[in-house]
Amino acid sequence: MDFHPWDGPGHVLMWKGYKILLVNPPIYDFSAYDFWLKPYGLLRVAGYLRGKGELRLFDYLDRFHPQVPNSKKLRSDPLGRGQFYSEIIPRPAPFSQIPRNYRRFGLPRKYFQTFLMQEGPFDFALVQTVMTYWYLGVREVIEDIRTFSPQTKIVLGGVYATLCPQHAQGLGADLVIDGLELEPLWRFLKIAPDLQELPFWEGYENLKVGVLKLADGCPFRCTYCSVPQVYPKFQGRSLEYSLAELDFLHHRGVRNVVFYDDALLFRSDKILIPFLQQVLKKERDVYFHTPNALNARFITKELAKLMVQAGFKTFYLGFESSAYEWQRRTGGKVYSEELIRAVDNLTCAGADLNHITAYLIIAHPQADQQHVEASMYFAHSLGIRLMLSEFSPIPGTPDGESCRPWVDLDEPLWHNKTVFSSRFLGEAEVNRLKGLCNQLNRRLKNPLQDLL
Ligand code: B12
Ligand code: SF4
Repeated sequence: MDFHPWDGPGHVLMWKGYKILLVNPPIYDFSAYDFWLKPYGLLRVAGYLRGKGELRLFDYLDRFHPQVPNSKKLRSDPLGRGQFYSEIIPRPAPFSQIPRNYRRFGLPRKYFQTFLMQEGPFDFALVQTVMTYWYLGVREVIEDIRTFSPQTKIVLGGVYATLCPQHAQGLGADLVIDGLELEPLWRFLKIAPDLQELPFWEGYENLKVGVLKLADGCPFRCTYCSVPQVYPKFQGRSLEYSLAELDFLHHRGVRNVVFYDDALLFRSDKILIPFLQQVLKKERDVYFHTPNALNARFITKELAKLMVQAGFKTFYLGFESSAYEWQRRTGGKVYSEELIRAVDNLTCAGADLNHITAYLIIAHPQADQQHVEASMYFAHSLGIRLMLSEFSPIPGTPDGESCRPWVDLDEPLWHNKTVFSSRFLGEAEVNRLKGLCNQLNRRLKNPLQDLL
């Protein structure tokens, strides 16, 4: 008889010892770079299953996997970022006009097929999905599991599964977890999770980078972002749990820890500050990074000092535009004077200007109001680095929906940032803006070697 967590109290657990495969698929895209990418959602879910079955991780994007081809030729930087192994592949039909190479990033397909033949069969496969326009990698994984381990039940979860659930259903998985609610997963697996367990980081043989998330959601409502629709409210996670996660990562040898929070600095008196105060009580040679953009508004003198003391090394600030009207209309998350103040507070606290970067959105549908070039010069005048983020139209967001005249939002390949910017601005203009960005970055004092 199977154990069923909903059979009521007093039920005797009959452990079946399921074999559960965890997969982080390859990426199909024009460009991809290991900017501290980890399948954190999958690892958390897998952690809850620790000790309840046999867990095996296959991460196509693990740059430290012993089988990565030509690994010595792939550049890495000292902070844990670097190039993925990749192969040029034919462009999908909708991209035939884009004059760029399309690639498959990650371990070669045959390695997974061999892995399945040698290590399978598995009872379940949990598959991470991230960008909506990366679903071709998810489809490849499903095809291979169906061929080499046909009895495996496949579950998809994560960003693509949540933002495009109907499309994801069409890939042929047995279950699509759409959103944050994991009850359907536990019912499907017939396993009672242990929600106190830490993410399954031991799935990696050689781990260099770890992820933390102190809270879910964001209090802002930016018109180009899906976070408000996916996480209806902002909610902190447990401080004890986050500290235990950090210790676990540190014991596994991780020295670079990144935050995947959408609003790391919001209600910092309740969440980030108590966390950092605890961090400071214990010696841990760890650098913290914020690739998912900080809100400059909340970087006070005191917070900047605490962050630098606690080991924050790189600071990515979500600025997007210096045009007041554009800032206001898209949600008013940050204004130009707040960026000036944040940069000042960070540098006074001892942060290195070369490690402060402003993200600026390009190819946004209201680009005419955004004054991209002026925004670039403005951020550059503060002595910080610039990074352009090409707009990705996301269905269900106001700005994404406004793009229906240009792209077919029901086909997630069209959400690709390279494709949208090329279509909306034209290749020449995108290249001109990228050229200007590189030129401005090179003018900084001691510019960093840019791997991107
Ligand atoms: C971290 C992050 C990044 C990281 C990389 C992350 C990665 N591993 O690839 C960085 C900073 C590099 C990044 C870059 C970009 N990002 Co980003 N990013 C995120 C962020 C914050 C988290 C993604 C994530 O890992 N989620 C998983 C975990 C952390 O979520 P969780 O809540 O703990 O998970 C719960 C459930 O979702 C579920 N779950 C999650 N995973 C799984 C897996 C399984 C199997 C199951 C069962 C359940 C499950 O379980 C949990 C239950 O509590 C999201 C926003 C968000 N909050 O989701 C945007 C987001 C994914 N990014 C987005 C965008 C636009 C971008 C950029 C295009 C921005 C730009 N223009 O440059 C780039 C793209 C880079 C590229 N190469 O193309 C968009 C998505 C766009 C799209 N079309 O898909 C998002 C949704 C933000 C937004 N604007 O709405 N990003
Ligand atoms: S502040 Fe960031 S996470 Fe929050 S809604 Fe705006 S873009 Fe999304």
